[in-house]
Parts: sequence; C-alpha cells; structure tokens
Amino acid sequence: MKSDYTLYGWELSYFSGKLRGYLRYKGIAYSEKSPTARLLLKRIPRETGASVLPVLKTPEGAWLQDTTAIIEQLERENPQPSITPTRPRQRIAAQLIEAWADEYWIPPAMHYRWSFPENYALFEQEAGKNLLPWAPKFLRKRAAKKSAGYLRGFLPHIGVTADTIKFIEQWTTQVLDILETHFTEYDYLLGGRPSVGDFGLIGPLHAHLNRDPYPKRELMDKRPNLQAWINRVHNGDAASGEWLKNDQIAETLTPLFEKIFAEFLPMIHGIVQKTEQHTAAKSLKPGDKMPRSLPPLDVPMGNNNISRAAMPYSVWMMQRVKARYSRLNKNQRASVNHWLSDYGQPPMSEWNLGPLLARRALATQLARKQVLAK
Ligand SMILES: N[C@@H](CCC(=O)N[C@@H](CS)C(=O)NCC(=O)O)C(=O)O
Repeated sequence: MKSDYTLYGWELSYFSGKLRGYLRYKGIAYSEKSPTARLLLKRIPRETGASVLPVLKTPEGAWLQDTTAIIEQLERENPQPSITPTRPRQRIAAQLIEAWADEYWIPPAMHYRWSFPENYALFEQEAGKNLLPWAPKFLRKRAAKKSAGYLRGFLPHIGVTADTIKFIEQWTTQVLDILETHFTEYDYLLGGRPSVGDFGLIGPLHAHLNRDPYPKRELMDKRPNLQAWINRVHNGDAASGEWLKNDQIAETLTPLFEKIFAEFLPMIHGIVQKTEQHTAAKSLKPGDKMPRSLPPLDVPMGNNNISRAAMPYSVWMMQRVKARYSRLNKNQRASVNHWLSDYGQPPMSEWNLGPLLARRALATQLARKQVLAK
C-alpha cells in the first residue's frame, strides 16, 4: 500500500500554514512531522537544495519544496475541488494575491513576531521542541535562541528598522481593516469558495499574526470576521458556495488591489531592473545562477518607502502570473486588461518582467529557454 504524503512543517512557519490549509481543503491524505535540526540542516538541504520549511514528501519518495510549485503540481494530480477560478479576472486576481501574500507581506509578518519580546516564549518553546525533541530543556532553549537570533538578524535587510516600524504598523492595520470589511460580507476572497489567493494570504496571517500573542491580541482578536476566515482556510473547511458570478471581484477588494498595484507592482518592477542590471553586469547566460538577493531597493508602503533586499524570486512569482495570463484566450486577456485598466495599469502583455527566471530552491537562475514559462 502506498503511504500518504508527509508534510514537514512547523506550526510557527509562514509557508507551512499555506500548504497545510491547502492539503486539508483538498482532502489529500497526509501526516505532518515537525522537522528536527538534523533534518533541516542535513536531509532537507540534500533533497531540496535549501534548509527550508515546508517540504512535502510524496508517497513515491520525492521531496518537493516551494509551496507555489507544490500546489501547482498537486492541483494537476488532484483537480477537484479546484482552487483555480475558471473565469479570467478571478483567476489572475487569485494568483496576484498569492504572489503579494508570499512576497510583500514578509516585513509586516516578521515585524509582528520579532519586535515584541512577548512573543518569544512561544517561539522558544515550540522551536526548541521541534529542533531537538530528545534534548533536555536547556539545550532546546539554546537551539531555539540561536535560530531566533538568526531570524531576527534579517529584519534590517527586509526593511524593518526603528524608522520604518511606524509605517509598517499603519500599513498593516489599514490592510487588515480592508480584509475585515470584506470578510464581514464574504466567506472567501472571491466569494463562497477558496482560491489559491486564500491559501497564500493565510501564510502571513495564520502563524505570525494570529498565533503570536501580541499581534493576535492587538490585531486579530479585534477583527473577528477576518480571524474566522483565517481559521476557516487553515482548517480546510469545505466551500460554502461558489466564486462570485460573472467573473466579479467584490468591491470590498478594490482598496486591496489599489495597494497591490501601487506598492507591490513597483517593487516587482524595481527588482526586474536590478535583475536586468545584474544580468548585464555579469554577462549572465541562460542557466546561470542569480543571487538570492540583490542590493536593496525602496519599496512603497502606504505614503512611505521601506528599503528591502531585492529578491529575484519575487519576479519569478510574477512571471508565473504572466505565463498564466498568456495562456488565456484573446477575449479572456482583453477582459483581464480591462480590469487592469481600472487601476491605471497597462495590459499585462506589456509588463516588462525581465529575463525569464527558473526557480532554484529558494533562489532563481536564468531560464535555459527564454520563452514564456509554462
Ligand atoms: N517560497 C517558498 C518560501 C519558503 C520559506 O521561505 N520558508 C521559510 C520558513 S516559513 C524558511 O524556511 N526560510 C529559510 C530561509 O529563508 O532561508 C515557499 O513557498 O515554500
């Protein structure tokens, strides 16, 4: 008999929540294991190329990494219930939200975990137990502190500094208010049924904002409809209805897309520029590796900017959105473009996303063939 999938994830982890909610919703049989230090530092890098969570081991023994790629593969193998809307605007909107949630949300999530010492006990306890399950308490604590120190060390590189915290907090409360209003009326982002956007967006919202004590109390407990949605998506509850009729996107999401187009898209275009500069400066050829991060860029956040490392991986996420757009038929593309024009955006075919990238664990390389990725 084939064994089930094994999800190697932590409850504390951003991307583990995305995949866990998805597996539950799809009814895919899996068991979850919390990777130990040994697994994280030895086996997982050997199998996937990075020390990373989550990882999914298939019944055939393959080790899959990257939630976006995993979900895409599992959707092909288990098409029902599909999380890809059939209509074009909703389809592209869902994937845009996934990319935004995965990439743009990292600074707020990290800030709300690591700027508040009140959260540390939970991390130390869970991470310590996960890393060294057989070790005495003091060793667990030491290991967890080391890993916390390593993660906290990223804050300035992703734009979380004493000067930007105020902007990040303003931005977060504004976005959470938009979502609270939306989920007062709808069960999911696109109506009565979850799409890939819902699973993406619980990444930052489940583990960091709805479990760590400070943000849970100060942000989430005060927004019960948003909190109920997080729990619904993370539990993998069955859909309560359908995606909105006639390819509609609820008006309550208009302010969210305004932000995505005014903040996230400029971040992507800025990284594209850096990717092109790096490619030219190093005379990179197809197949050559891109650094995981390039020098920082200013990223709009509300009326301010934060300076973040430029990660070409974020561009890879967006190239996938464009690839999906390219596979739509002419009328469908026109409909998406019409929706984009409401936000002052040019047709997606005109978006310059730089040289095509292929994913390489947590980083990227120049794709071997510079034709639009499938
Ligand atoms: N894009 C990847 C991101 C995975 C990721 O960043 N995982 C975090 C934990 S939630 C991690 O292990 N990071 C290690 C690192 O960034 O070096 C995915 O979707 O799976």
